[in-house]
Amino acid sequence: MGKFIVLEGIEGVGKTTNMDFIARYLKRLAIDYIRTREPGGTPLAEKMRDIVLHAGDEERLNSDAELLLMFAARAQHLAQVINPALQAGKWVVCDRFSDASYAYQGGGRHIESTRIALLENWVQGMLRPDAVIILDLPVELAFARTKTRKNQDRIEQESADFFNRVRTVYLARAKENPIRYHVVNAEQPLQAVQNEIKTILDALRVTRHAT
Ligand code: Z5A
Repeated sequence: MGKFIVLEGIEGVGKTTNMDFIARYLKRLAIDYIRTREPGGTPLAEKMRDIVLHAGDEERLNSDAELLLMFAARAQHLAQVINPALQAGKWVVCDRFSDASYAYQGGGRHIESTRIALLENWVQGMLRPDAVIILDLPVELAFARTKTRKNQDRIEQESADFFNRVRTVYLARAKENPIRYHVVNAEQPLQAVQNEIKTILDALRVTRHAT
């Protein structure tokens, strides 16, 4: 089995920037990997992403429907992309996964975590990421990094309170499982952030697949 690495955090913390770094680093180590994202990662899952992020004003997307779409897209992504890659021994580097559902739909939208756990067990079975790297930044600083962006999607338009709840859930989940979760202070200069990520990846190369 390959290793499954997930990058998480509120918007603007530097996930895309550091996905690029991870890809370059794995390439340099000659590790066979794929890079993917959620919601999305397959043509059908990308259509579900479009519904979730760009559902129009004519009808409010219900929070349960939002959560179920996240897991519908995840089921498709797992079947088509993630599981086959891991089984072929490839590393999978994914921009967000089910921790985002706990953080955004659980923390942000107040859906009970027991419901999310039910879907997680159903859709993923025993599969959990080998490493969840949470890039952590206070909400105001994350907002400052993305303030020049136009055309914000449905979720990006949420309030600072919403993103503070999201951040709190990420940090709580990391505290509950310090072996698989790594909180990286994304306020540091990029070089320091990437040194920490490199250490996490190096440690993963010598550990067995998580159960
Ligand atoms: N979502 C959900 O609700 N439930 C789920 O289950 C899943 C997802 C899976 C997908 O968005 C949305 O779906 C997301 C959660 C929801 N909504 N929100 N919000 P996404 O993941 O595709 O996009 P995003 O979260 O909006 O990410 P982003 O805006 O693309 O941000 P980012 O990738 O984390 O940041 P970046 O673009 O790499 O960096 C932002 C800027 O900061 C950029 O100018 C960088 O050059 C700069 N930067 C980065 N690092 C540093 C450091 N260290 N110092 C200074 N400046 C830096």
